[in-house]
Amino acid sequence: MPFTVESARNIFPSTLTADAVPATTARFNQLSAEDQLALIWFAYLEMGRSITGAALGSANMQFAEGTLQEIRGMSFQAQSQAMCDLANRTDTPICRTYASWSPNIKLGFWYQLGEWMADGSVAPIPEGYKLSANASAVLQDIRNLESGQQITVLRNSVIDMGFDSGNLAGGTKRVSAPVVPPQNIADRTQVAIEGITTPTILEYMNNLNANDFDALIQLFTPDGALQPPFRKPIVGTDNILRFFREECQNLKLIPERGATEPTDDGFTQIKVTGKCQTPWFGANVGMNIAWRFLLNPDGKIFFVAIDLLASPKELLNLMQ
Ligand code: 45D
Repeated sequence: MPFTVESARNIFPSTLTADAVPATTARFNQLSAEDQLALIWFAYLEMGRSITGAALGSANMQFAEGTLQEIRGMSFQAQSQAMCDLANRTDTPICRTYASWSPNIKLGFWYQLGEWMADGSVAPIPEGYKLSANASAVLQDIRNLESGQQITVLRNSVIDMGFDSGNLAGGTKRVSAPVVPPQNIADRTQVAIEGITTPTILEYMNNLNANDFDALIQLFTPDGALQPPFRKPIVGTDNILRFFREECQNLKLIPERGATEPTDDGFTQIKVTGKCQTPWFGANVGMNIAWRFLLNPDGKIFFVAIDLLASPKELLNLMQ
C-alpha cells in the first residue's frame, strides 16, 4: 500500500488554495458577538442578499421552524441576546438545538432571521451601529475577496455558531433535511472534461450532479477519503455517504479540464479544475474549484480533495 490518507493529501502540491478564507474566518472569530452579527449583516447587505432561496425547500425549514417561532415571539432585547448567544457559543437550549442542525438548516435559519430583521419583525442591527476598528478591517478584507470566497466565509461563520455538547454524555442527535431522490436517468446531464476520459472521474461528477449518492459511493474504496475545502479528510464510505446526504444535495459541478499522471504502484493521480455552484446562490456565484483525485489500480477513488482556489488563474495550473 504505497499511500496513506495523510500522504495522499499532498498530491499536486503546487495547487494554490484560497488561504484568505481561513485567515479571514480566524480574524472574524476574534471579534465580539455584537461586532460579528453587525459585520455579517453589513456584508450580507452588500452582497445584495443574493441568496436564491432555491435551497430552502419547505422540508428543509421545518426543523428550524419551532426555534424560529420561539425567537420571533421574544422581545427585541431577548432576540438580540439569543443571536449574541449563538455567536458566543453560549450553553443555552437554543444554542444546543442549533448545533444539532446540519449546515443547510443553520443557513436556512439565518436566512429567515435576516428576512425578519429586514422587515422589522426581529430586532435589527441598531441603526448607526459602529463596527470596531478590527471589525471594519475584517469587513474590508471580505469585500476584497472574490464572491466564491465571500460566501465561504459567510458559511463558515454560520456553521461555527451555537453550542455543541458533542463530547458530553448523551451526545446530540444530528438533524438534517431529508435526502431528495436521485434524478431520473433520462434527465441527467453528462459532463465533458477536456483532457479526461477516465470513467470514474466522469461518473463522480455525473452522479454528484444527479444526487445519486448510492451510485457515487460505489466509486470509492472502503477506506477511501474525501477532503472538503479547508477541512480534514472524511474517511470511510459510511462517513462519506453521510456527508453526501447531509451537505451535498443539489450541487452543480462544472468541471472544465484535467490532467492525469501515473504514480507509485499502479495508482493514478488526476487533477481537474472548474466551477461549482451551491443551490443557495445558483449561477450567481461560481466557485473556482480543483479536485485532486488519487485512484487505486482498480480505478476506485482512494482519495479526493476538493479545494477552493486562490484565483481564477489557478484553473490552468494542472501539472504536478
Ligand atoms: O449573524 O466534489 C444575518 C463538496 C446577520 C462535495 C446573518 C464539493 C446576522 C464534493 C445577515 C441575518 C461539498 C466538498 C447572520 C464538491 C448573522 C465535491 C445571516 C464542494 C449569520 C465540489 C447570514 C462544494 C446568512 C462547495 C443568511 C465548495 C448567510 C460548496 C448565508 C460551497 C450564507 C458552498 C450562505 C458554499 C452561504 C455555500 C447561504 C460556500 C452558502 C455558502
